Order: sequence, then structure tokens, then C-alpha cells
Amino acid sequence: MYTQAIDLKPGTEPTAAMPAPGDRERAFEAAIADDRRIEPQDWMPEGYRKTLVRQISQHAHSEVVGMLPEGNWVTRAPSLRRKAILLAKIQDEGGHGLYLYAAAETLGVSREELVDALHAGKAKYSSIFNYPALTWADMGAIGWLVDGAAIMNQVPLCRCSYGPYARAMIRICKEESFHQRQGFDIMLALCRGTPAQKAMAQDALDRWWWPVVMMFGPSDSESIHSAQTMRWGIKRLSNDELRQRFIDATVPQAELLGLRIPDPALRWNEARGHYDHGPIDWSEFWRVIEGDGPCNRERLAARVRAHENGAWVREAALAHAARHAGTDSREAA
Ligand code: BYC
Repeated sequence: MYTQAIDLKPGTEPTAAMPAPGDRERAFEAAIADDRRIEPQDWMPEGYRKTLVRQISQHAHSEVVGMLPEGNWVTRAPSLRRKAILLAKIQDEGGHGLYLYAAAETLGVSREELVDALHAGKAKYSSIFNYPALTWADMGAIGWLVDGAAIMNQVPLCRCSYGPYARAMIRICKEESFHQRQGFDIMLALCRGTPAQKAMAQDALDRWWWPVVMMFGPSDSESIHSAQTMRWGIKRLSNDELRQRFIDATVPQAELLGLRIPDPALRWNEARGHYDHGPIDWSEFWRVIEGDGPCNRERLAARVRAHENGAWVREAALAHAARHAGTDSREAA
């Protein structure tokens, strides 16, 4: 962490105690070069701040929208134990959204602004949550593959240059690890079950594989933000590097389950020491993130409805806080 006593309020006149603009930039660049954390009170370039608000808020929205496909299965979980586990996982995701909105707020934006942008269809959230969860096996595939991809992407974010984001990610990753295991456990139970159950697991893998491979974002040659965010130490590994790591880690897990990954071109490349994979249908990816995936409209409508239905809770919490603020000041007097 580096700190400087710099007043960031707009309209503040520079004083002799304040470092000159060039010094502030050099201090920021030195902190990045030395791999120190940037904290909310530190000076930072506007582009760095905006990039973090964009990425952290997209991440928060993904967690909250990501509760919907699973929420759909709580009442249909096959046993009380599975229901309790699924409920706990979904609750964790709500919590991840809250840590992330709080981290974004340290950058001078309000949670209301961020949520309004999501509801107005202006803010992105992960493409993966625009696909439907059709069977119980999808709860397994989401945990195994979606949370598996999330861990791959998020572990390097624990070393992100922005302190509040990096610290939020440490706790999130611990919970994601439990999420991934519960998904694999559902898949394992299905694969050891009847032929119909195993076929259900295969069908879920067939439908989720390519959307999960796309979750890591466009290939490095098409990724508009990667070069700058990696230079700033926000992203530590590129989209393609993370995608490759995910595929390499997941193929042996599919083999253990006895499932076939739906990619005829997938094979081990001895020379590269990695799996080669077939072409990704990027036209599908862009269509989904531009709002035309199988469930985009349904997901957004569900979020807007939940927010409207929760208005009375926010009003009651504010009224309660105002009443207690009055009591506290009377007690202090
Ligand atoms: N979906 O230049 P690029 C979870 C956008 S939730 C939608 O490579 P960047 C879970 C990208 O935003 C986990 N949009 O961008 C929850 C950009 O558009 P804008 C979610 C995508 O930022 C519940 C444009 O494409 N994880 O695990 O360098 C249940 C160009 O891309 C996607 C995070 O949010 C996508 N998949 O890299 C279960 C992790 N990919 O903003 C599980 C944090 C790209 O210019 N985020 N775009 O309009 C990141 O690591 C990075 O932001 C990304 C993209 C790798 C996603």
C-alpha cells in the first residue's frame, strides 16, 4: 500500500503540501511496479478507477444474476441435504455480490447507480447466466464448470493491484472452492447412478461446455481491455491463458466422471504440454453479451421485479435507521 495525503474532492486547490501531478503519477506507477496495493485514499489515474468500477460492478452483477438459474431449483432439489447445500451456495453468491458492490463503492460510485445501470440494461454481467438450467444435472454442471471457471479467473484476482478488490476475492475464492466441489459431487452421484442419470449428466455437460469456455472472454487478440488492465496489475493472466488452464484442469475430471467433452478436436498436445481445443463460436458469445441470449430478458426482468418487490424492505430499514439515529442523539445529549 502507498498512501499520500491528497484531497480528491473536486474543486480543491492544490496546496504546498500536495505533490505535483507528475509526482502523483510517478508514485502510482512505482506502487504498481513494486506490486504494492493501491488503496481508496491513494491517488489513481481516472482510467484505472473507471476500469475497476467497470470490472468490479460487472463481477458483482454476475454474482447476483447468477443466483437466478440455481434459485429455480431450490424447490426441486432431490433431497433435503441437496436443498440445504444449494440454498447455502446461493446465499454465498448474494454475499459475494455485497462484498463486491462495497469494494466498488470505495471508488466513489454508489450501489444505487450501479444497480440502476444493470436494471436499465446498460451494465454487463457474465454471459453464462443467460443460459437456462433445465434439469437437476445443470446444478452439478454449474457448480463443477461455472464455479470451476470462476475460481480459475478469480484466484489471480486475489493479487489484483487494488486492495479492496483483492481482499474481497480472497474470501470469495474460499467459498467458490466449496461451490465447485458440491457441483462435482452432484455430477459424480449422477454418473454413478442409473444410465438415465448418467445421460442427464452428459446432456448438461453438452449444453454448458461451450458457454463456459466462452466465459473467460474474447480471445486475447480481440480483448480490448486486457493489455491495459494487465499493465495495471488488475488482471494477472490473459483470457486465453485462463481458458487454457481451465480446459487442462477439467479434461481429467470429465474422464474421472466417465463423461465426454463435446469437442471432437480436443486432444493432448505433447509439444505444447496443453490440450488443443476446437474453434469457439464467437458470434454466439457476442450475441449473448449484446442481450440476445436464451434468457437475457428473463434474467433482467427477474432482477427488476425483485428490486421493486424489495422496496418496502429498503424503506423500512431507512426508517428504522432514522429512528435510531434520533434515539442515539437524544441519549448522547
Ligand atoms: N460475459 O476486453 P475484454 C460467478 C465483455 S460470477 C459478459 O476481454 P475484460 C458465479 C467485457 O466486459 C463470475 N461480458 O474485457 C456466480 C468487455 O465489455 P465492456 C463473474 C464479457 O474486462 C454465481 C468486452 O467483453 N466473474 O462466478 O478485460 C454462480 C471485451 O472483453 C465477458 C467476473 O466477473 C463475459 N463472459 O475481461 C456461479 C470476473 N467476457 O466492459 C458462479 C471479473 C468479456 O467494454 N472479470 N466480456 O462493455 C474479469 O475477469 C474480466 O472482466 C473478464 C473480461 C475476463 C470477464
